[in-house]
Amino acid sequence: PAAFSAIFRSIPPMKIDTVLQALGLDAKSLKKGDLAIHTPISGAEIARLASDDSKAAAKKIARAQAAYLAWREVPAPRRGELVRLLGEELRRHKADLGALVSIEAGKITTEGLGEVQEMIDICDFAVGLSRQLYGLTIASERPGHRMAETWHPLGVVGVITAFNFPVAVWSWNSALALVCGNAVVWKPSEKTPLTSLACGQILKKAAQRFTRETDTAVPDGLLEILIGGREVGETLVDDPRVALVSATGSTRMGREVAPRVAKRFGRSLLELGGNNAMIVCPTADLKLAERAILFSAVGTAGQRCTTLRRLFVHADVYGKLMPRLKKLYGLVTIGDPLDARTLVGPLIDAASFGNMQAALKQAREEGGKVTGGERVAVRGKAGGYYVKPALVELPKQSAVMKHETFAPILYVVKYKDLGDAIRLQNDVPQGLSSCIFTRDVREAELFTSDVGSDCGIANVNIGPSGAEIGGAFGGEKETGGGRESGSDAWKAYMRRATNTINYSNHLPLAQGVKFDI
Ligand code: UN1
Repeated sequence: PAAFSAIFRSIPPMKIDTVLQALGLDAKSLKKGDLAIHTPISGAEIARLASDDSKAAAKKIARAQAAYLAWREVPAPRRGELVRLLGEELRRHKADLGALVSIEAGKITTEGLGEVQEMIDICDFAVGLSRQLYGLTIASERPGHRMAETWHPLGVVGVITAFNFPVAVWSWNSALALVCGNAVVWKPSEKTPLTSLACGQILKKAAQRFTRETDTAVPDGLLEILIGGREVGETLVDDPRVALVSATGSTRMGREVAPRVAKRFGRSLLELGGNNAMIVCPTADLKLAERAILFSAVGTAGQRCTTLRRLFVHADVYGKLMPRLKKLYGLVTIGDPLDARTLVGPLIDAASFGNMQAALKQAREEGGKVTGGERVAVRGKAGGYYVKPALVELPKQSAVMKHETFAPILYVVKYKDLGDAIRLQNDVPQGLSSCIFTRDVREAELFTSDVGSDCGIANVNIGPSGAEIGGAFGGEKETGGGRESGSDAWKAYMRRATNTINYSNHLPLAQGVKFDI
């Protein structure tokens, strides 16, 4: 129909089926089931899947547990070889997987591809890591003794991911978990399960090649995918065989997951809400700041956990920055994420749009001056929720600013004293990402010091989003405290043993204790 001509300009007819097929999925078999998958691009249903019930989920967890017992016997550098091949398959399927991310999550093409690049990067990182799962050696106080730390696989790692990074967050967890000798049970968002099935197929290809080339079997069940909502999520969280639950999503979800996992003395790694801020100082390079604000506040339609949500601008540069920012906001192209000219794609669904409008209403009630925020009609995509990114100027940091609304709303507050700005930036329940724009080394150092930003990520002259995989990723307070991805985040996926080895002919006791008959 004519209404769809616009979408067909960029997604040719059958594009979805072709993409699925290229990723090893049979579109025809994805048409039956209770779980309907919609593309946020037009709101149209694109697939139906059958949800797992808790019995099916428990079976998958059992399979993963058996896979772990076999996989931990494979030497870590060889486990790294599987992840190396996963990286190769991801390179091969980058365009198709990126397109599927765009179709299922609504990301613009370059961000869909960027997400797959993030997967490739973490695979490379994990391959190197597979030869570097180092423990310390420690001086013993006793003669003829040696102390050492050894790191061992943990077991089954449960991975819960959100719609907004439907594949990268899985890969941060899985690339590390696999080289560390674990099996993975993945519960993707019920809004984006197709991309997870595609990842399952890609890993399968890597596993087949691994077996062919190394003569080492990859145990069945090394990756299990749970399709469904709350019920399967709860099964995963409560199962004592799941040694670690790594959950990415809302603080509300984390508040439910953490105590349940703790109740059975499991481990959890939480990457929850962010409420990220930027401080723009008088000496800031405003051109850089504008570019950073635009990408981090407007990019991904404001649906990153690292999205810039609060902007504190020094009074000396406020009058200069704000008109420029408004002009840039006016130039942002909104529409079909598969069109190369688009910068802002759709929100994930109607509920998300509703939350955005509610936040803007509250902001107005709290004295905010709102520019933008309204729904934008995109031809041929009446069921898609496209919005103009909103700028909200507020006289002070008010209640609405303390919540994470997963939409492109940027709250702006003027400041005079850097100490006050840092206090305001820290005065929210979340603590994921933050940044300062300044050319004053004292301000930059203060911001990154013990008394500066209280977030897991504190940047200088870089926006709060779009982190590289090499650093540890995560945040404090209601963000949950977990660290994923680079640095030594791998340690969360292993258990540590302390070994004291006595190579003497005596048995001296520590702390000088005497116990002789
Ligand atoms: C997320 O939104 O859950 O730093 C993750 C970033 C990305 C990851 C975001 N590398 O924005």
